[in-house]
Amino acid sequence: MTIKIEHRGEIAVVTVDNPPVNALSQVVRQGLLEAAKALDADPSVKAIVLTCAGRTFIAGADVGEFGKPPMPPQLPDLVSRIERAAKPWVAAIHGSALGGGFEVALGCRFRVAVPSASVGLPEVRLGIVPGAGGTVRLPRLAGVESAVDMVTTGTPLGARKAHVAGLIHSLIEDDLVTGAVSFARSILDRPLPDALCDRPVAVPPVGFWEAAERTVSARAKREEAPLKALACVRRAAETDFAAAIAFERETFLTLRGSAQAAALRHVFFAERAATRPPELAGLTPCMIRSAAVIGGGTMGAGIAAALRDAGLPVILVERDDGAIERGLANVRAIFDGAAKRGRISADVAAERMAGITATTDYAALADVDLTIEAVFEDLDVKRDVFARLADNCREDAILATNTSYLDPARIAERIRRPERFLGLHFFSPAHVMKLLEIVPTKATAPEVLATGFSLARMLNKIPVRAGICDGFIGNRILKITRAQAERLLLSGATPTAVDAAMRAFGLPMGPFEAQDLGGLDIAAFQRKAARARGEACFAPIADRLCAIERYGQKSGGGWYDYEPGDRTPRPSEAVAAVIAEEAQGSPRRDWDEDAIADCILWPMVNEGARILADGIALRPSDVDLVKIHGYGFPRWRGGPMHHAEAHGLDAVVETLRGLAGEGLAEPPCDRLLEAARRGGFSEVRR
Ligand code: T1G
Ligand code: NAD
Repeated sequence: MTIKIEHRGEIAVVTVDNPPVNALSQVVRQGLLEAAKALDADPSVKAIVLTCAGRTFIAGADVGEFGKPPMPPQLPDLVSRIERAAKPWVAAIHGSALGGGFEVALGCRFRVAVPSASVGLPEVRLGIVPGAGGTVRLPRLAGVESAVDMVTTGTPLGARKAHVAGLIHSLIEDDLVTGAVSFARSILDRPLPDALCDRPVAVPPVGFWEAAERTVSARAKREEAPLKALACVRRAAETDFAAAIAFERETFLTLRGSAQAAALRHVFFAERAATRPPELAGLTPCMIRSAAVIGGGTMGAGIAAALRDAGLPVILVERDDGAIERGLANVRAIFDGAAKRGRISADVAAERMAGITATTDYAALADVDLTIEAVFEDLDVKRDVFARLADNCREDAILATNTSYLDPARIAERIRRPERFLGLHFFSPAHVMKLLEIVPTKATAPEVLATGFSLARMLNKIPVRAGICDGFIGNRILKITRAQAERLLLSGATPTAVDAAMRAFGLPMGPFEAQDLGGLDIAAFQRKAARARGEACFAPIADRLCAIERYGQKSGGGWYDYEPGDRTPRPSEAVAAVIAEEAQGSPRRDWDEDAIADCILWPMVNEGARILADGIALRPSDVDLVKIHGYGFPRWRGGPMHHAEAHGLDAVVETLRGLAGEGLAEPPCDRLLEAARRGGFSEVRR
């Protein structure tokens, strides 16, 4: 039974029960509409409490229904029916009242909530705008400023803040339904506040909309929905209720069918699928109550901070006392920075730091549940560390490496019980970047792999399982991206043009700016190791730049020149000269932005297809998540594999064949050709 009605004297309690998150499926909408009609007709009922079973209030419209033709009753009609009901409805909120769920609550005359609840209109994160009155009723309740902030960012508000803001009438500290029923009784003898549809919108100060447009547009970059949401709130402030509702609905329906909305829905479900891969179903992860990090450099410090943010006590191990000081300073800088930016308070920063103990003594790790190694990217150094860990850690403790390019199986070759070992590949800065590549070896025990995924949930990371190859999923594709960027330079493009094209495509920065930020020496180090293994690496210009110690911002110049203390990339004559020399004899052509983007993106997709064929990634959506959460690929494009499918795989294949014909890319691989034939990567069975 999706909708249950129970009577507590003159108060009817309507409970929605549609696991997992009480989404407003057609059945739920129909059930609520019938309940509203029945209760209005029931003379014994004086007020209605709307609540939900399970872990949350209604978390929105059923996103799974978006691709299908809309079925009646439409949500706006249901919300209006509740708003116009003869008896007052009280929404009793726990968990997350989001999107359509919060819109239903705004249709109720009153809202009460437990303090741990949250309310919000996150639709812009799905590339749409609220479609059931959220942008019209919210400004009538909270004013245009809060409404603009909530609908253009999609960020939910905690119940306590929502209470202060007047969105929630009362906080229920004890049993929610009991509290809501007594609240409902308490309002029966009071004059009812006007329904939101009958209230005016307070006029904002002069210049408010222009300023809001600048702020939202700067934050949204190429995402369409936030500015559309702003336009809906403005329409609500400048026209009557009915006109504003119609405008919002039209905007919602247009955006729902948009490419950006399809891409953001793809990412929404991919992220949820990633945290619970079917191959781990039924496995119980090991408990992680304490952790250690070996190496307090760039990555070790970030990983230690992420573990502390999740509440775990951390032991930081370094080579010597000097390195310990540097390691602790690196971690302290992270927490102090977060306090300076107001993300955490100074007290929390101090408490986080207090939870880190540093030592050079591996014996201190005798009772640690999980140890993550982040020392130099050198096989012998790492093997030595794991030999000492195997000697000092509990037999059932989990051991992990953060290596970027080395083979985790070779790192763990000599340790006892290799089944407790796996790769946990964080991305820099590790306390910020959401991606965690989880790299099991053949020996890794299933429950140890499952623990990697549960750790990701603890750290609020997006886990993606990756097989073992040079660079796993992300860095393997990055190598192709960089090679393609160099091929563009050798055939007439400039670093500035390539970076501008990729920024125009939606990346936060182009491939050359990104290398200058991270340092050209890291990839050079990796190429040296790969060449020593007999692998070919195409980076003729980067090799020349490293040979003249142009490592990027850290050396005052890389692909670009930099003024001291200034991170602005400036075109470099020295680099142009190197490019000209390397390009001698290569055919040149004119490159517009789209052609540059194609020359980088489609080879990226081709490599993604190879990665799927090699079983290094299990799902095309995993490749998308890696690029979005590890390499800044625009979320609103859905990731490279989704983007290619949306673009049309036949066109991708044709462009790749053209580029290959000019020696500017590898020809399309079999997996891509098969996906084009079958109409999608997911259609191709392994
Ligand atoms: N529709 C369908 N399925 C949903 C869903 C939704 N709205 N929300 C979650 N799920 C599924 C999810 O795929 C997963 O499934 C399971 O529930 C648990 O989710 C008109 C049109 C509520 C905070 O954007 O933010 O309303 O993988 O792993 O971490 O204006 O889910 O188990 O098969 O995320 O506890 C607006 C989206 C919709 C909220 C819970 N609402 N959901 O987080 O669990 S648009 C949203 C969330 C809208 C109206 C418009 C989170 C959550 P499976 P989970 P969680
Ligand atoms: P780093 O040079 O900044 O830090 C390495 C730290 O390890 C140093 O502080 C050093 O003192 C310490 N160390 C070395 N040998 C040690 C030992 N035997 N015992 C204890 N500590 C020891 O390097 P990093 O950039 O943090 O990289 C660390 C690892 O993470 C490497 O494997 C790298 O490939 C990987 N990684 C790096 C990045 C990145 O962007 N920097 C991203 C992902 C993964």
